[in-house]
Amino acid sequence: MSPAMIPLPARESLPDDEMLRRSAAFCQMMCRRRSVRDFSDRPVPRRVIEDAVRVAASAPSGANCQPWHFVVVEDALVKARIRAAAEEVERQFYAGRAGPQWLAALAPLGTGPEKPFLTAAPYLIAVFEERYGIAPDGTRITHYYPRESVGIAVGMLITALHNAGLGVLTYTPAPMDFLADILHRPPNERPFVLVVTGHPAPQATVPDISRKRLEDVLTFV
Ligand code: IYR
Repeated sequence: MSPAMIPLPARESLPDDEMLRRSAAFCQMMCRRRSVRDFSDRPVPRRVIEDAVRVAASAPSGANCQPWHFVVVEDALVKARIRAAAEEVERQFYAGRAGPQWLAALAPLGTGPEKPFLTAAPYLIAVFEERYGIAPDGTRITHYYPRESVGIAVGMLITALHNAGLGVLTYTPAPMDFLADILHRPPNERPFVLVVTGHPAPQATVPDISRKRLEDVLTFV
């Protein structure tokens, strides 16, 4: 039997000139995105975060498994615990775990073991990858391409947050299993990234680094 099919949801079919205008405007908006590490304590409506997670959770996923879970941390005490655990990991990272080559690659970013953004930002969105699912009867459900699927969802999350005017940092302390412990996540979930978001501080600065040219990253055949 063939599966149930429905019409493609309604969408705009744009003439080329309008499509070009829209794609250029979106490109301009997105290309101004920078990783933000200085956040303001200005509150952000929870609804903005919920909508951004809705966008992320609409991402395509292998066999539509939707192998993700998002934990939005607003609680100051939980943020403080995450910061303490992260800074412990980072002290070891910068004191040697990273190795000289990795540290040299990070030098242009000016990062270090202190992570004040983890308590300053109004939201920490911990993204978890479900490595497998759990059926109601407790048996394991195989997930296909969970890592790729969650990566796509995180890209869409960043896009939605940036589009709302927020600053975003994708933060990945190594290792970050402490996130699963602090947030009480089940064993089928692996921490994937911590997405830090809120309004950028008015005096926020970013490293003076550049993007590759389009010709260096794009080939048409
Ligand atoms: N997690 C560390 C180091 C770090 C690693 C990568 I890869 C970066 O792109 C940036 C930083 C830190 O956040 O300081």
